[in-house]
Amino acid sequence: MAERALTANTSDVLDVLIIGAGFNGAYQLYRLREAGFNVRIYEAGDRLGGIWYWNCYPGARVDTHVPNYELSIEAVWKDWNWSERFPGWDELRRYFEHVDKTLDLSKDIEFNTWVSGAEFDDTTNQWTVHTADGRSTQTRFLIACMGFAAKAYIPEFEGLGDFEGPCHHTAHWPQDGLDMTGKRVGIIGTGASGVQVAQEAAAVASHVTVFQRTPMIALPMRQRKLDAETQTKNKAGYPALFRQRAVSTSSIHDIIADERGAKEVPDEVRQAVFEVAWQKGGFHFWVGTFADILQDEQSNLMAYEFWRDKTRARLNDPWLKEKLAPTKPMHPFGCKRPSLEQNFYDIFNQDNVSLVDVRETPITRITHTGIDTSADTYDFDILVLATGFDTSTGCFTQLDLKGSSGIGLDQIWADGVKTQLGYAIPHMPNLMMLYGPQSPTAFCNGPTCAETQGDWIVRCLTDLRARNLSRIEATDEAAVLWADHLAEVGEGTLLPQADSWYMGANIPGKRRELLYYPMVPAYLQACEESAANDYEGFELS
Ligand code: N01
Repeated sequence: MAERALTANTSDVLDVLIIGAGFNGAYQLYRLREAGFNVRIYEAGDRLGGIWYWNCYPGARVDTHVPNYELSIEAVWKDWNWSERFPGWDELRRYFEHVDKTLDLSKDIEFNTWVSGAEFDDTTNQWTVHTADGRSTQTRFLIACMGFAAKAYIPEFEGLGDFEGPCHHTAHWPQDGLDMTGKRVGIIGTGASGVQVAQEAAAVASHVTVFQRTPMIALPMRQRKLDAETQTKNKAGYPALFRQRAVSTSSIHDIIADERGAKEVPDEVRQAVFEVAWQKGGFHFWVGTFADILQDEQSNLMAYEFWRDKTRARLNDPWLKEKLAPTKPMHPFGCKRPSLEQNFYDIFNQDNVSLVDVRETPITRITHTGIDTSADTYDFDILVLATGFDTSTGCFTQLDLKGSSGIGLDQIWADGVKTQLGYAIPHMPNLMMLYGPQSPTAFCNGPTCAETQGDWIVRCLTDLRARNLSRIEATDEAAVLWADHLAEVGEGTLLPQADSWYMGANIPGKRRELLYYPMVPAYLQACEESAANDYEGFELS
């Protein structure tokens, strides 16, 4: 990376300081700089990429097919081609290098810079932002682009520090890699991260033991190679494709559900729709079959049973069939985020892969050589903690943020998360969030959301500047209404029935509430209405 002057401890005040250089941060920097703002990014990693910088564990790859998973800026897409339909973390890093080079972003980014906290000054309407290296920076607006997974969750297993071999959370994987060849590997967790590591480990390790608490309802990825010639030919259609993804319920241009309910159509029609989505792979079977799958118990069960039977047919052992694809679902299908798999179920037919059900035989402690459960002792060379994240709110509560009059998030969110449209928190003026809590986030493709939400923020800051206003703050009333509305929307779905990170239910002691807005078009309409109505729900001054 080129040497750059630091902004720290100068009398210069930034217009905007962005935290994080993933899709959201990169897009904000590009757009705001273009609009004439004096803007910088502070990024904890040593390069662009956000989630793709930290999650470099074997097998980490995106679950949204390209070209949906990229920026719609023509200068960027016109000479970029992918090698796979679902690219891996290393190709995504190369993509970010291309974005950086094309948009000349790095000159305004300070890498290896961890933002530890910030406080708002009511007299100047500015934030003072602190970094772990002891510097502080003044900025008029602070935009949090930290993604939803900046805080890893590691359960408090007894003896965790005792294990003598390499033991890593998937999001803290060594940047120079870790060879699993010929090793005995223990993996705790079967979310998307656990599924991906298990597939890679099974190909090279002497033995892999997967510790499962809840079976993952993983869907076939249907990965395939892509060639540059076909992509180049298809590029004439990209502008239309990007317009379509921005308005689509799935935020993916070609995943569109039948408006009828699954239970309303004849059996053979339903099976045919399910089968087509199944063969397409990716998220088609999750959000591209019938509109009521995440709303209606009967329709949901029909999708589950289709998945269950397809999955069980791939497993040899009757015990494994019931453990990995139970007769009765443990939660409604799709209400915990499905993972995409390539051979996840097939690996359990191999002699070098075994499954432990930790509901049946709980982990009692981590030892210096492995894991003890209530029934057995397991020795490993490598331990993988694929145990997830304190999503969204965790990214904020881990910072020391002091808003108006010094108030902290522990007070503002004491009775639940409060935001206006997921963009701003009451009593935290001039702090804006992208891909945060109470916006679509988990239900929206990252780059799509970076642009739709991101354009709203750029418009808002541009409007404030044009009107010579220096402060924007979510009102308490609007934030209560938004939280109530989100809860009501959630009640109309099956989402609250699963112990998922969507509900904050994966973290012991975290308040159970739906953290993400599950209907992208309705969300964008609410944002548009607020902006058109002089930023209703915000106080401007
Ligand atoms: O995390 P998770 P993740 N004892 O929370 C288990 C994105 N992502 O990192 O289900 C034993 O889904 C826990 O069990 P349970 C994607 O959006 C995307 O895998 O709570 N087990 C679960 O199995 C994804 O949804 C990709 O019962 C314990 C696992 O740990 C999100 O990130 C790749 C436990 C955690 O699964 C998070 O995925 C990776 C305990 N005490 C991630 N505590 C792509 O493909 C937790 N678990 C793009």
